[in-house]
Amino acid sequence: MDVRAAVALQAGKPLSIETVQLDGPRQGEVLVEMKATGLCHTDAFTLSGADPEGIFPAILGHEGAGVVVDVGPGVSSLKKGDHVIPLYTPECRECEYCLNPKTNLCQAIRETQGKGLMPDGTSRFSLNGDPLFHYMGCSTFANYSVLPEIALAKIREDAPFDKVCYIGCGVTTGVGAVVNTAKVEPGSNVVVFGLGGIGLNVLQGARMVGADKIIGVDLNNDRKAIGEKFGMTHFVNPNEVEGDLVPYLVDLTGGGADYSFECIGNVNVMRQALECCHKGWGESVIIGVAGAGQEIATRPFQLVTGRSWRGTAFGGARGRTDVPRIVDWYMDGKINIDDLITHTMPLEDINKGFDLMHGGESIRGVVVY
Ligand code: NAD
Ligand code: AHE
Ligand code: ZN
Repeated sequence: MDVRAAVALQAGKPLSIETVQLDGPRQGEVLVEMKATGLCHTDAFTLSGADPEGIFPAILGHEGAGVVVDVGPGVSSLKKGDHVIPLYTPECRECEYCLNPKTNLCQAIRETQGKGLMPDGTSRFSLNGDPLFHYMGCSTFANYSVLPEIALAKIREDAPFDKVCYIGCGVTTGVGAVVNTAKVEPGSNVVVFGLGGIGLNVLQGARMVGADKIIGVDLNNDRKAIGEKFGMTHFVNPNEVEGDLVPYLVDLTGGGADYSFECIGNVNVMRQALECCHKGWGESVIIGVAGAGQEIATRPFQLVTGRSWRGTAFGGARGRTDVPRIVDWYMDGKINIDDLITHTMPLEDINKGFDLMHGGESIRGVVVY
């Protein structure tokens, strides 16, 4: 079938709106009509050429929501008409990783997914006869996409697509980093670096679990008001701090953060996030994705003296199990998504959506098909 897609033809170039061809679902696969997709910084990161796994030409996008329109042979958990959220971290419930409660990183299809292919090693998308690569197993920047059954969470039918698409990455990543990865206890002091589409969700996760001081750090002063709405108790702009940021934050937290979260993808900030943690027990969680060749550094003494460094993907969530529950949290008013979706646009304006992200004007832009 012909579908409309924003195609990443080359790194560093704007997306190109094209009519592309999509083959139907094969064994274990599902055809989804995408109703909405968020624009995550990771899409911009891959488009920039900084992603070591980035391959072109590809259809990017990994924060979608839509409806099942067809299923391939062997699909048993989904049927035509089901509402779904694509999962870049699938949940097969059978692999060594799914069976280990310490991780959410299902590896059942990771190898082919990283090569931009479906699990059988081929692509369903093509443009004028030439194959196009899938992205993160989702390719939500197309109004139809084919995904493996294990990479779709079935959600309730009264949830609005143009809001809950954000649960496909940003909301789950931010809230999940607090709840699943760090397991922040009530009364904790938390520092969040980067108050964008992810960091603001870390803030609301910290408020939800009853953190005490919730400090937000961002270079953009416009993030103060929205941060406060999402639970931030103190705002710090590093450019307005006299002297070094780390001792300033250690002082503000009364000895160091119990938990810090890096939501930018800047390796220098990752070091600050670790080093502002409390001696003896502070934990720093890396969420931000850093480009090819970037490395983190600190004095090992920081770890010897009890700080720990860890990372999280998709907020430690097991998508088919946890995503429907997070949709319920939204529908029950336990989390706020509406105020973070600052811009909606048709697919034709997707490049403007990325301009708004880069200019610090949007929190989340959402394409509505
Ligand atoms: P975003 O662009 O919406 O937000 C980034 C924020 O960081 C902005 O508010 C910006 O002003 C701020 N910032 C930039 N440089 C800063 C600095 N030096 N100090 C303080 N603040 C600074 O991006 P996003 O969509 O929130 O994504 C954030 C990061 O998280 C990206 O690296 C993205 O790739 C990554 N990410 C990771 C996962 C995961 O599963 N680990 C999931 C989603 C996104
Ligand atoms: N491909 C990059 C890394 C990109 C990355 O870390 N992706 C996160 C999700 S970001 C969502 O916005 C992730 O899930 N990582 C785990 C995984 O298996 O990809 C690189 O550096 O090669
Ligand atoms: Zn994302």
